[in-house]
Amino acid sequence: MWLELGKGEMLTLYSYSRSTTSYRVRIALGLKGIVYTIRPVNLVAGEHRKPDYARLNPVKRVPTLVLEDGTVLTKSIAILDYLDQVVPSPRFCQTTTLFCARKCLALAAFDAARPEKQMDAT
Ligand SMILES: N[C@@H](CCC(=O)N[C@@H](CS)C(=O)NCC(=O)O)C(=O)O
Repeated sequence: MWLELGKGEMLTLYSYSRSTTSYRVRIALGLKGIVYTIRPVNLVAGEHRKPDYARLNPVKRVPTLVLEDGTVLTKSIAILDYLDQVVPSPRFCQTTTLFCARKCLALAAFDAARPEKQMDAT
């Protein structure tokens, strides 16, 4: 069943303006025409390390998408996958079995390769 996003199903996106992964999700939400509330998290000021945000996203990174029922989604590609399921057009993620497996591997490799303190906010 598809959610009627933008029609009463309010989403909240925790995002930093200069974060590449955040704007990946903002672009996706915009292209799909999904209405959402934005909650800025200033990475330069260290807001992502504050207890309130760390409770929401224990890896202390943006973006984080909170669904209306309180479900918390992290990792931009996982969020795009979710958005594709609830609002299929325009579709961003391929759905072949092999592609899905490769996507999981690529995401794991990306996370493993990044130094803990590095910030890709370019
Ligand atoms: N795999 C994650 C990576 C998220 C990520 O690394 N976000 C960066 C900003 S682009 C961040 O929050 N960095 C803060 C830090 O590393 O302290 C995703 O795709 O969402």
